[in-house]
Amino acid sequence: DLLFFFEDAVEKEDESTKEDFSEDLPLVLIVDDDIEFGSFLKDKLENNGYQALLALSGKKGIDLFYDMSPRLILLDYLLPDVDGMEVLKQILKKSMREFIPVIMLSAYGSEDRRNRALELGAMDFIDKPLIGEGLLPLINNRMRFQHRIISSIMNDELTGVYNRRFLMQEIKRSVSRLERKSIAPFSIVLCDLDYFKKVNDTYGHSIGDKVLRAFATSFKDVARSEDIISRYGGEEFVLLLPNTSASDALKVTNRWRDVLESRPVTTESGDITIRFSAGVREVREVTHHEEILKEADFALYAAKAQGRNKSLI
Ligand code: GH3
Ligand code: MG
Ligand code: MG
Ligand code: MG
Repeated sequence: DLLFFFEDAVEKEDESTKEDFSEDLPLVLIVDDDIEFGSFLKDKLENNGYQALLALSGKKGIDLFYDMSPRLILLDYLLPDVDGMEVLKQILKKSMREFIPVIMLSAYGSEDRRNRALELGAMDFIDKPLIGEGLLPLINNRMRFQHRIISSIMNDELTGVYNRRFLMQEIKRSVSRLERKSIAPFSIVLCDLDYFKKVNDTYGHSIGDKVLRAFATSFKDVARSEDIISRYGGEEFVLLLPNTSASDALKVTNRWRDVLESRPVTTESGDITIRFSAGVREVREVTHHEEILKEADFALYAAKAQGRNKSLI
């Protein structure tokens, strides 16, 4: 029993270092074996609107990079185990795909090292003695740049909500969280507007677009901050609701229906009440993302068949 208790406590501590980050503050990963310098950077970042994690070895740095998905990496050139160049090589594939800037730091920056790091794909190479006050503006700049790229790639142009690419990434991430920890299930909800073709045919395509925008943005009135809405395609949207059972997901869609009923879209040719059908799939164990969406689609199909304007599990 005692052993069990301790294992539990260790697990809890592990959980807190891995999950207790508020989503609003961007996370910076510092990989540096110099604990004094690393802590100095960590404090500086935390005093300036960031969250920071310090890895004291290359191996730990690589682990944290994969586990924590930082938004920017400060990477020391000389590390005791795997050297900075090797760490850079290992993380570059993913960091370049996800547009995560890597800033290399070196105490002995030679021209040759700088060139090799930049050639490989580091975004910047800075000499440690020169860091002083200049580092923070550089980090802010790289973060803004990264944010602009990510939002242009991850958002749907018409409605401004997340797109399918972002959704897929988040579903995979949510599933892998289930794999790592025993946490509450999440729900995926596939929504499809009812008789939307009629809206286009009756009012025209640009009013149709306006209805899509109104539908997408109205979700925020029933969503919690961690809920995600994405445009899956045409007039289909997918919700990802963390820590949500299927029956709670049904309640969310029904509250959303009430909001939409009370607030029709006004046009010169009359008011349009938006109605939709939805299929809910609760995910409590590791499941392939295509399987999840396929099952939500079955439920959606049933909701359409039963007369529309409803949600089914
Ligand atoms: P159901 O209730 O069975 O879903 O009927 P529906 O008319 O909504 O279904 P259907 O899938 O047949 O029609 C979807 C329509 O959505 C057809 C397409 O023209 C329209 N659509 C898809 N993307 C857009 C878009 O970006 N803008 C506009 N205005 N219409 C779109
Ligand atoms: Mg070092
Ligand atoms: Mg459709
Ligand atoms: Mg439809």
